This record gives sequence, structure tokens and C-alpha cells, in this order.
Amino acid sequence: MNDLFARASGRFGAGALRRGALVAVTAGAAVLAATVAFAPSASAGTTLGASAAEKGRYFGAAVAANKLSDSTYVGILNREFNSVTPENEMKLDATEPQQGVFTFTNADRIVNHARANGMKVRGHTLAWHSQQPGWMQNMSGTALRSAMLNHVTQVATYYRGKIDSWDVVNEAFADGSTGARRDSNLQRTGNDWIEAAFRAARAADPGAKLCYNDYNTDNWSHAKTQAVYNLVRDFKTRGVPIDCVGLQSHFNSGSPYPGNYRTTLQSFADLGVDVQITELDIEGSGTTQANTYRSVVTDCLAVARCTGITVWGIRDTDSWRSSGTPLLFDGSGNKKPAYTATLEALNAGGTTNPPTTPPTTPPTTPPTTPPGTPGGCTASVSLNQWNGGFVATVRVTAGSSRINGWTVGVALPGGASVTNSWNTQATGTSGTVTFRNVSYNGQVNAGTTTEFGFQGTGTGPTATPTCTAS
Ligand code: 9MR
Repeated sequence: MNDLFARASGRFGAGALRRGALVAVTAGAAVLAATVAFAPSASAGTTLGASAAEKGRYFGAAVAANKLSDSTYVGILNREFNSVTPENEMKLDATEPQQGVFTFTNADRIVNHARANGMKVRGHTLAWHSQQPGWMQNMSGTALRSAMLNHVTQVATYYRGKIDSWDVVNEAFADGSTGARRDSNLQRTGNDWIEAAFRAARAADPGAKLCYNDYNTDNWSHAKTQAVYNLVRDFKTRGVPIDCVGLQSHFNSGSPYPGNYRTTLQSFADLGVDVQITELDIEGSGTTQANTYRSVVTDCLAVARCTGITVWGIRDTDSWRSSGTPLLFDGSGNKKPAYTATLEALNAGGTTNPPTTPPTTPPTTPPTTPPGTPGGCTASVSLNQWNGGFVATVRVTAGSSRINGWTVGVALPGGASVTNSWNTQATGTSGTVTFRNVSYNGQVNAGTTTEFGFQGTGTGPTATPTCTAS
């Protein structure tokens, strides 16, 4: 907090009060007016990262490993940003150029730079139709599904504990008015490829937030936005692990900032996920561009679960759309009007403003079954398997009355063992493994379900699990 704010906000002792009064009297009305005008919700952030942090958020940039030797670039990065996203270095073609051969050299340069400078890392991206290595482009069916899951598992495991948020799946929906999935080799492996990827990512790095990331999902009335919204709602309903939605937010005259952007952010947040603006750039210049940056930042700060903003590059010349000069610094590294507007908006914005639209989903129905005699339960398992490993999702369903706890027994084939589990407490790793509820998912209403999962090596279980209620 700076001194002016300390005085204006009333946090001062008697001596300070006397000095403040003296200044006002001797320097006249102009000083007093300036002090009063500065007081409301003033904030001391002087860089994008520091200002965002004061609001409990991050401000990041997409970073290219080969620019980490450019001192102007690194100077701005280290001064202004507290999160990075590797622009290309974690993509599938970069990290698994030949099947089963993983290379992390360039991604590691960025991750190491970030960690050495106290920055978060957004991982981008584990599964995408684009920038696949040649070997993957030529695959299909179960071989591709297994290769994709193995990629997700290997890369997320390698970076386990170092990634704040992963873009697990990128750009899986088609543009236009259909709201359909994008056709791709991954989509043709089956509609459940997205949830399979999320489950594998959760198993590999349970500490990372898992995001679905896409573009042209900023306008609430667009079919693609609604399609992603329905995916997230479905995942939340069925217990598929998802923590966040990334809105890329590449704005230009053909895809302008929409007036209902805040509604979109709030509506996703109301589903119980964080919202992150992941690839922000706004083509234009001067005041017009600055004002659009201001609007985007103000919208994010008005939504409590809009937790961070990443711009897709540092200087205009670093941008994938450099001719549109869409970033916050010019080619020489000077701050543009867009930078000033962004910083002002960060300093002015609220933290947890109430939603601007009513919740778009009805509240969850309260439990209708009174607590009483525990009923029984059943369990079923679904598997994503590849050569040498599997991810199992177990669905626990309560019988005719509410249960307060459950214990599931899963018989593993010989040679198989559990390496990791989530939303459960596991006992044992091979033979018959026992999974018990954890504090937040023991209570299951009559006829409803909860899910937990585990990952293992070897072959996954084939027998129906047992379920005992308590
Ligand atoms: O900025 C990235 C550019 O350097 C690459 O050539 C391009 C290749 O697909 O990907 C760009 O980043 C994209 C991001 O990974 C996903 N959303 C769209 C971004 C801009 O194309």
C-alpha cells in the first residue's frame, strides 16, 4: 500500500493525521481534491503481474524458448508477468516427435525460467488436432486413442507438480452454427476422447488444474460457446475431472470483443469451474485498442472465478499476428496505450463482484431422501487402456436409500497394480484393492452416483467391483 492510499483509507495514527491536515491546509484545495479522488479502491500495482496478484490473479504471457536470449524480451517478461505459457514448446510435435521418444529440452527452458523467477506455468497443450507429429497424423482408431492417452500420461507425469493449469484438450469444437465437434483423427476415435484425456491427465498430475481451451467461445450467443458450455456442464454432472475453461480471446475485426463477454465468463464460472483468458490479443492501435483491453480486463475482474489473463506474446513483433499489432508492447519494447489501459483496469477492478447475470443453471436439487437406514450400493468400472497401462473410472450408485459411505473392492488381474488414485482412499495396490470414500463424496443420495478413479500398470480389471454401503 502506498502512503497516499494509507492516509486516504484512514489507516494512520494521530501524527499522520495532523501531517495530512497540515498538507491540505497549506497546499490548498487542489491537493485535497487529488487525495480524495485517489482514495476509492486505489491499488499500488505498478506492473501487470503485481497488480493482478493484488487481485488474487495472475497476468501471463506466451513465451518462445528461442527468445529467452533476447534481453529486451526477458527484461519485460521478468518485470511484468507472473505466469508463462510455452507458445509452441509443449505441443505434441515438440514433445513426442517420434512415437515413444519424448523431448522436453525447449519446454524445460521455459519452465525452468518461470520457476527461477516465481512465475506460474500454463501447460499448452496435451491433446489437439493440430501440430501433431507426423506419426500421429497417420494414426487412427484404438492405436491413436492409446497413443494419445500415453502422450497425455507421459507429458503430464514428466511435469507433475510444476504446472499450474494444463490445457488438456485444445480446440475440439467446430466453428459455425452447428455446435458440433470438430472432425479430426482424435474425434474419430470416439466421442469420449476428451473425457478420456482429462481422466488420464488427472491421474498423471492430480495437482494441476485441468482446462478445456478454445477460440471463438467468447460470444455467449454463439453455438460454439454453447457447445463448450454443455460439455463442461456434462463433465461436472458426471464427475469427469475438469477445473477450468480457457477462452483464447483472439480479437480482431472479424472476431470482435463481444458486449456479452462478461456473461460468458460468469456463465462458465457458475458451472463451478475457473475461467482463464488464455491467449488474449486484440488487433488495432491507440485508444480503440486500449479501450478493448480495458473492457476485457474489467470483465475478468468482475467475475470472481476469472483467475488469470495471458496475452499471446509480449511485443507486437513477437505475435503470430504481428501485422495486427495486437499486444501491449511495441516492437521496441515500449509500453503502448493498451498497456496503460490494462494496468489501470487491473488497479481499478473489483475482486469478487457479484454475478452480472443470474445463474444459467438451476440450483442443485436438495436431498430428498432423509438420513436413515443406509441402503445398498453398486459399482461399475469403465476403462481406458493402452499397452501396459490403464485408467479406470468407477461409478458408485446408491440403492433405494441414501448412503453415508462406501467401500468398493476391485479385483485386478495378475501383474496389474494401482499407481495412483483420486477422489478415494485406496488400500493395497494389487490383487483385490479396496477403495473407500473420502470426506466429500461418501454421502450419495438414493439412486444417484459419484465417481472415483485410479491409474495402474498392467491390464485393467474386468470383473464387476463389489460395493458395500455404510
Ligand atoms: O502462436 C503460435 C504460433 O507460433 C504457431 O505457429 C501456431 C501453430 O499452430 O500456433 C500458435 O498458437 C496457437 C495456439 O497454440 C492455439 N490457439 C491459437 C494460437 C494462434 O494460432
